[in-house]
Amino acid sequence: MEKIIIVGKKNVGKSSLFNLITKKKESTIIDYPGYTRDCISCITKIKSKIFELTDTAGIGYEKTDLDYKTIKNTWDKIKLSDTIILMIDASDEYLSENTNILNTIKKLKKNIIYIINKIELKNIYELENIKKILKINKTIDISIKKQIGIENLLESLTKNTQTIEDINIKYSLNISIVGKPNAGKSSLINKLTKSNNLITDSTPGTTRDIIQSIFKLNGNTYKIIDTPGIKKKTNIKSKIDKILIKNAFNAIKISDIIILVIENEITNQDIEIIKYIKKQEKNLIVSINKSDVKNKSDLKKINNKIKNYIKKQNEYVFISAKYNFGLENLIKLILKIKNFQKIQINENKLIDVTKKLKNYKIKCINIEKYMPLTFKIKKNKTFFISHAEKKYITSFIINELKIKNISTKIIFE
Ligand SMILES: Nc1nc2c(ncn2[C@@H]2O[C@H](COP(=O)(O)OP(=O)(O)OP(=O)(O)O)[C@@H](O)[C@H]2O)c(=O)[nH]1
Ligand SMILES: [Mg+2]
Repeated sequence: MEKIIIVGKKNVGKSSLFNLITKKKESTIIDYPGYTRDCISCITKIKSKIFELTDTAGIGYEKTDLDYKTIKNTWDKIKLSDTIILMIDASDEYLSENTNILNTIKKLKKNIIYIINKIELKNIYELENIKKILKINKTIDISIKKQIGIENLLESLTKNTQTIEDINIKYSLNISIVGKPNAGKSSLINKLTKSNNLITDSTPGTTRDIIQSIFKLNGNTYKIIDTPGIKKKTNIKSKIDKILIKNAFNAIKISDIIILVIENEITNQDIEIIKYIKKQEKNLIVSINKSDVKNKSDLKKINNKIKNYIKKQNEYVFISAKYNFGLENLIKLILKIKNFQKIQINENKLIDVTKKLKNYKIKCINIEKYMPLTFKIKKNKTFFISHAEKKYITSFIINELKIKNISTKIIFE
């Protein structure tokens, strides 16, 4: 599959183009130079041909360590691509700053497409002048805002590519990783996927998008989703903060398993997230990260505290993403949930449980669906079951079927 990567200075419109081509609805286009950090890839269809398209962080004005890490990550991905789209902003006052990027990508000997965006802001002569300054003859001139030249661009992208079959990766489960900023979420995914794909840094708020990676385990393919750290409500101030949080909560909604990464102790914020995950009826695994920097008594304290919040149906593990510690236990928990997909609850056992609950005039217990495991209880309509009795029946069924570690829902009809 041909890999196309969009590169350019900050704020030239790379993410807008990416979202336009991939028809992403959940766009995180922000008029804020340097918003995108991790490269975001998406398998997309352009004129019935399949490509992997990647959006990257803007290049230029690197100041901090994190800026340099971001740029290194971008260049690593550029080297792995087949076609490079270099995007230039027609209104850029410092055009010559593109020369460095231009010279470097030329040396890579890849297919390059030069795009000038925001052309509605300039006239033909000014556009010609841009080409002269940058010493490029052939450009595709577009305006994403005014929808000019897009068809022409799509035509050029697909012209020399052969049609390939649709690629439908079948994911066993979607797993998303959530937690406070700086908890070690991206580090954990890098360890699980045995890559350095995601940018990690001690600056809280490093990850800014939902980033999907592939995680293979025992012959199964999982989609693993990194999310921006969820800040405390009182610290959510800017528009960006709000988008970041929305991204994280969206990831929870589309996942089967949520790994909540906590750092030092379980905070009120973590408890709020746990409640939200439970409300969404998702399987929860709590990973207490950075256990390498905690002493035994710290670990004991956390262990005691966490037991108050993590009830029987959920589980937790102590890990160190940095030193690869405890990950096998985390994987065991994932597999336990995965294997449960296959478990067929014995019909006779359900009949047996129904009989044991005869005092509640239950006619039958049916399995509605497996993810999350949902039972429907049919009872005599005239018979009233109180809230406390429902709670008792629920825990009775869970105990009898030995499904304590699985997220379960019971509907009374
Ligand atoms: N000591 C120690 N440090 C860790 C561990 N896991 C991650 N770190 C460090 O913690 C910092 C944050 O890690 P990230 O993986 O970027 O954290 P994140 O949760 O993705 O952060 P945001 O994207 O900002 O929300 C980095 O400096 C990591 O090297 C760990 O197990 N032990
Ligand atoms: Mg991160």
